[in-house]
Amino acid sequence: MKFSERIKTLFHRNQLSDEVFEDLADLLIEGDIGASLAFELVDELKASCRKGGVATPEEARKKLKELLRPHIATAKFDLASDRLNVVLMLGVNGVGKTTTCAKLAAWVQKTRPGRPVIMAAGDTFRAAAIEQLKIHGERLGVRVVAQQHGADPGAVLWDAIDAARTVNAQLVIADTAGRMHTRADLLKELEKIDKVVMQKAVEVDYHKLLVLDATTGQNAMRQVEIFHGAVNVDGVVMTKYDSTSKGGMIIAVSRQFGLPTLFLGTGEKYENFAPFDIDRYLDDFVGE
Ligand SMILES: Nc1nc2c(ncn2[C@@H]2O[C@H](COP(=O)(O)OP(=O)(O)OP(=O)(O)O)[C@@H](O)[C@H]2O)c(=O)[nH]1
Ligand SMILES: [Mg+2]
Repeated sequence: MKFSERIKTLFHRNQLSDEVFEDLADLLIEGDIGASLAFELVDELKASCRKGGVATPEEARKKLKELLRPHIATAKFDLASDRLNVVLMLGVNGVGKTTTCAKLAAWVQKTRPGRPVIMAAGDTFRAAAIEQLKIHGERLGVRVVAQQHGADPGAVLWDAIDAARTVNAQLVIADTAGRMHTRADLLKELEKIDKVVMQKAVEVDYHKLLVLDATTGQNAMRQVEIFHGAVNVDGVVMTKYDSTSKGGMIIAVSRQFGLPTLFLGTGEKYENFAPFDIDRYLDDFVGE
């Protein structure tokens, strides 16, 4: 059953009894918003109901939406139009980084046609990663700057930025490795890539996106801690949002790290990708 359906069912079960509130707290925790916020919200909702004004299940759901809203950081993903933009796609292995690079390229081609987009094959660790990005590049008509397997990702990015300048591209999207021999290696490499872009940052608008798999649950919080701690990301892309019945992690990430979710991935196709819309999200989570 969809998460919002479960919330609806819960509110309709009984006349907003204590038991309903307790079950609501459990359900919100199960939905990944985090335990402390779940209890806080349920207390607030209960108080509103006691005060009057919130009597019906519909009113309670509406109130819950209102209570959730301030806990969700939002930001518009904006590309500078007067300079080159660089997007670094970060995240652990398998979350959907490479797919998201291609989806973002397709989205920019569609919403900001004109100056070219370039992709950089910054995952030089996994043998098949470069080929995977090249296939996307061919499908999309996007040039992929790559070096050989095992090359220094910083050097790939350096090349890609130079190539982008030559053709007056609007954007370089850099794929990165999600796995290295050790986590320390991974972080060291990311910090190095970060430095390379920073060196060129005088004329570059730099965006760091952390890709999270919406089905991972609380483990994703740990991923944010590690990546955000290492390179200070700007926001999150939540992938596989199609295959989860809950999406409370968006709220948990926002609350704990102040990070906005910028895009949602909702399938494997290029078009299954859209900027985060808080109203749609709340309708999805709590029900329309
Ligand atoms: N259902 C669904 N599947 C997705 C989504 N995004 C990516 N995938 C799938 O997830 C799998 C992994 O995607 P990749 O893009 O290769 O992930 P990655 O993070 O680059 O993986 P590594 O390079 O191994 O670290 C692929 O089968 C994708 O098709 C999404 O939004 N929804
Ligand atoms: Mg990849």
